[in-house]
Amino acid sequence: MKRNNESNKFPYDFVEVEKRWRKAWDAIDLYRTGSDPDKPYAYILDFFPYPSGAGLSVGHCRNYIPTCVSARFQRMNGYNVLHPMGWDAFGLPAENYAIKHDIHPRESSAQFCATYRRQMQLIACSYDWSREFSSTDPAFYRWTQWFFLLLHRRGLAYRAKSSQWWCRVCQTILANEQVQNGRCWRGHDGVTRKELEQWHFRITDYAERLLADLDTIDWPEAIKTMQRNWIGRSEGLEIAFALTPQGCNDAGEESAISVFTTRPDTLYGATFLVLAPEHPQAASVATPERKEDVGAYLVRSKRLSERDRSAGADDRSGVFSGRFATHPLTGERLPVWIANYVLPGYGTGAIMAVPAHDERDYTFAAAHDLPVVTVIEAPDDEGGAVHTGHGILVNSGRYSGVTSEEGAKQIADNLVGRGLAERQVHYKMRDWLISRQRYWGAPIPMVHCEKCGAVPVPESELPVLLPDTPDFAPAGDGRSPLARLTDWVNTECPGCGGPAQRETDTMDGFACSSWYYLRFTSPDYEDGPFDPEAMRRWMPVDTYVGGAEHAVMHLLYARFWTKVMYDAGLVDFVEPFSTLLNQGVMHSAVDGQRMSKSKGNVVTPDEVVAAHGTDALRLYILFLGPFDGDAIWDDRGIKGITRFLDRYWRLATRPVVYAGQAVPFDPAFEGRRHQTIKHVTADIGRYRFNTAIATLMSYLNYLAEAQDQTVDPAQWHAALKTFTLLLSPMAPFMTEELWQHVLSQRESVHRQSWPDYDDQKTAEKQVAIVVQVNGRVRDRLDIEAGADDEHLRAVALASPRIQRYLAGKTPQQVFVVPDRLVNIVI
Ligand code: ANZ
Ligand code: ZN
Repeated sequence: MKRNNESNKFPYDFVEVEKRWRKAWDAIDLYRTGSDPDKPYAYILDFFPYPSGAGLSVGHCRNYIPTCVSARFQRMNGYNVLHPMGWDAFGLPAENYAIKHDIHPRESSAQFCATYRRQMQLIACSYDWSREFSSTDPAFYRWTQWFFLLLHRRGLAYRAKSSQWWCRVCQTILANEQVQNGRCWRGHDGVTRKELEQWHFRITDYAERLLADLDTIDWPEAIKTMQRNWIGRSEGLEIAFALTPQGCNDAGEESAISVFTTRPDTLYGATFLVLAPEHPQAASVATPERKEDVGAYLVRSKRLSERDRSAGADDRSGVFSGRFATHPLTGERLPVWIANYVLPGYGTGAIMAVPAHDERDYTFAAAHDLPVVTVIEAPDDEGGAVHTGHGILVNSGRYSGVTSEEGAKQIADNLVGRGLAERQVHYKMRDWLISRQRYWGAPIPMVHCEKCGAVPVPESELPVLLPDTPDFAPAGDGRSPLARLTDWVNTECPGCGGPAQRETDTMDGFACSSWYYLRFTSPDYEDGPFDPEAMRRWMPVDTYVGGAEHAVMHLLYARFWTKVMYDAGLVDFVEPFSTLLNQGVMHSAVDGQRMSKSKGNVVTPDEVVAAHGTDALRLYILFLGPFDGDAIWDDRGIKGITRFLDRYWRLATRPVVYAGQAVPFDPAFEGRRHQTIKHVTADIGRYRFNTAIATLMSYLNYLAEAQDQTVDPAQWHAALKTFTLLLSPMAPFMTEELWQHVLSQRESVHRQSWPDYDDQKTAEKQVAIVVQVNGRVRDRLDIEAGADDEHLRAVALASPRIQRYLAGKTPQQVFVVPDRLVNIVI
């Protein structure tokens, strides 16, 4: 075949082409969930989005475009694919927007969802929209309420009064997971404590299983570690320290203080005890002479913001109670203190302080001139720092000379044997507080009766509809706005028929997202939350994709609900999401910051599609860097992608001039085709879209050169078809246009089988490429010989080992020596 020098005879008009195919695909319902019983099933799911008024940015596209490519790829690989979308639409963004703009949250949330849907359709996400639902649909939250009752029936939902996090901006109570460093999860500062009667889910009953089953799922190690730390399992000892009696009026007082320690080996180094100010014995333990000072300290602690306390800003303050406790092994008298650095919610709320081997104890001892006794010898001289590690015991009576690990066992055996201590496992995790004093949520389906207490609403009366009222703004009195709707509140007790009041709090939105993935399997099912048969077909979710920020909220809650469902015989699996992937964060090239509306650096898919088309946007997002690495959006970069699409279009549409004589079959040309299929298949399968595109770019170069030589027309046609199929999940429009109108195929390219390759024919020579970071060898990769620079760079940057060295940083420079070496400079 000979090159024809005529210029672009068929210009590509993406506006017209995209419009035409959108319509055609709608007409054939292209993305309908497969239901062929002879095919395997794949469930590919995005995190349940929480639509906000700002709409989608190109940052969000880093979630939705890769999963779409994966879904298209799996369909072509012969799977029935479930790839649905819906809305986590209860909650504050819609409600706050509604208050500000004086509309109803029902309207604001419908608006937000419509914008998200329009944008997702714009970027050609291949969702089966027939399964769309919103968590605010009564047909959905009916079952959220049903799950509440299930948890209640199983003793896993209870009401308790406790001091809880309160966000003054959100005007609601928040769960522990939703507060970090004094900020609520919506980013508001100044979260404080409030005493309120609240509904909780007993997630702590599942702590052990939530921990153990992490080993069975394919999730990023970082997320597993965050969950492990959040659950915070500690094996230790609860040791009773007898209080020395004070005078003769000791009757009725607790005569011992129980402390929790994970380091019984340090017992001989304990020089004082410390109680949290909230400890029930904190006030009573004080001697008459110290009562006043202790009382003043307790009042002061209450006022102190929780943030300062947990951040360690108040680690030196404390007060002596005047009392002493007896060391269980030495009989020594240890002073009992009360101090803020001991937290109320953990262990027993009291500790034995070992200043020689614990940093915070040391800081406190130094501030109050308390004795420091070294009981572990550091393996090598660490020069003065507090030695918190292990070593050989000293100053420890008959335990001196053994290792601290061994000493811990012996001391524990001794104390447990004499009834002075008990082995205990403590968890940092707390029960999940689910009451919210806000309007825009699913009402908690309970009724309060003076005679019967808290009574569940009968299942037949679900859903408890959220009453429609214009009066939905919080009044600032800490009560739910629903409490003002007395007609709705006053009801009949389902137990005794007497007068009763409805629960007026609504459920945390995370209740909805704890089970929505099951609803997608059978969104119209009415006899239960989901059709058991559909559940068995699709669940667990094969690939679950979303941002890493949900590590300890949604992802922990959903695991918990799944285990409850398993225990109730509703599902036959214990983990909802087999494989979890986190996409990287999108930064802006303008200010280097994370793209977000509040920073004013957002680029929308709408503007990019208007300027360059959907295919270009999709390819650019995929090509920006490794899927799970952070990336920088730079408008200028998209040029390279549009040039690639242009060249592909020209190559495929260029009229062919035949040389006139028969051309022999070229095995090398065929080999390159197989090799390309092999690489792109492996890369898309592993979410390495950037290297898949790099492979196609180098194949395009190869084809452009080959066009100058003589190629068998049948081989040429096969190569173009292969190229088009491989690119089709990523650039659905141009490939469809070429497939049907240039390559003259009848059926949609998106209904084709993924091309096969024959390993024998790839005839690849592999070379070992050394990858360096700042000149040091960090990885070796086997790559096909002759790969171009672009490809080598992409493959090197995508290597998990190299990514660890990069730690999210963007390389300054990347040097490539073909077939030999890539050096990355950071
Ligand atoms: C003595 C000791 C000696 C401790 C030593 C540590 C090191 P993890 O591992 O996180 O579970 N602790 C116990 N309850 C506490 C509370 N309510 N507030 C603050 N600190 C508390 O931590 C367990 C350790 O944290 C316990 O072991 C206790 O200090 C402290 F060289 O006891 B240790
Ligand atoms: Zn009653």
